[in-house]
Amino acid sequence: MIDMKKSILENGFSKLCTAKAMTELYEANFKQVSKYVHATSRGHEAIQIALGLQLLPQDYAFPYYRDDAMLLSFGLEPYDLMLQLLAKKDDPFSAGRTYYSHPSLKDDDKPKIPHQSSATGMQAIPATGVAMGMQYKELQGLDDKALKALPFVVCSLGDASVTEGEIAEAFQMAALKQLPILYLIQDNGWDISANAAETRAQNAFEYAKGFNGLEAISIDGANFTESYDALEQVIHTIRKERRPFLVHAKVPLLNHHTSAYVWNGIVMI
Ligand SMILES: Cc1ncc(C[n+]2csc(CCOP(=O)(O)OP(=O)(O)O)c2C)c(N)n1
Ligand SMILES: [Mg+2]
Repeated sequence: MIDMKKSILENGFSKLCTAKAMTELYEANFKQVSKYVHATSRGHEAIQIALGLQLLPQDYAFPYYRDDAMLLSFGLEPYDLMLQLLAKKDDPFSAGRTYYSHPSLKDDDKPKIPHQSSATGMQAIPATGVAMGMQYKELQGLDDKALKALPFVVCSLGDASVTEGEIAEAFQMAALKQLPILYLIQDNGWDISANAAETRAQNAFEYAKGFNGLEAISIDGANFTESYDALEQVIHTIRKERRPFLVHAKVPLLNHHTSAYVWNGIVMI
């Protein structure tokens, strides 16, 4: 995309380099860093940042454990994230009580992040519920009329979590009720150490076709400009037309699944 604003490209690239550098720092200091367990966004940075840069404070975000680059793009600093990584009491999310990249936040200037479970995929139903709440407020005339753009919800998921029953329930209701939600599926082809062929009959883009009213697209999530442009279009449509979308982003996993899968410096998948 030639005419994408230079400032967006510079900002995106800077966040991408920061996320990569954080991963490298964590892995180089593995024993000191991994107090509980950590996952990193390596390979997923472009799609996460392309999305995060386009959210507004009135939006709700449900990131998952691999979304540390997305958190950077919301305006969180590496220092903030490292406080959680090292289980420090000044961690802005949970005072060190939950492990890395399990955020919860109600800062005025950032998207709102409700606390969520460590059981993977469990954010889908609460996220869909928030979108239903948004719709209810609008129908009742209780929404904030001063806002320049209507809010929406982002529910971020890994490809394997989409095989869970919870996700089917969430998609069903979003499609049926036409809720303002974006399901972002980061498809790295892995479910810890089981691959896509071993765990599913179709990818999330194909699966979405079974839910009438849930529009889906499939993109290269490692390509920042393609991701940013596609998401810009999708987000614009959700804010205006108040209906659900699924964005299936293909990405490589360039680091371990989580630090729990590293033994004596060897990645176990
Ligand atoms: C309900 C539940 N089942 C299993 C697990 C163990 N688990 C943690 S992450 C994961 C794989 C998820 O893969 P995916 O959703 O594709 O995300 P990725 O890590 O590949 O980005 C599994 C099975 C869990 N945390 N919760
Ligand atoms: Mg995966």
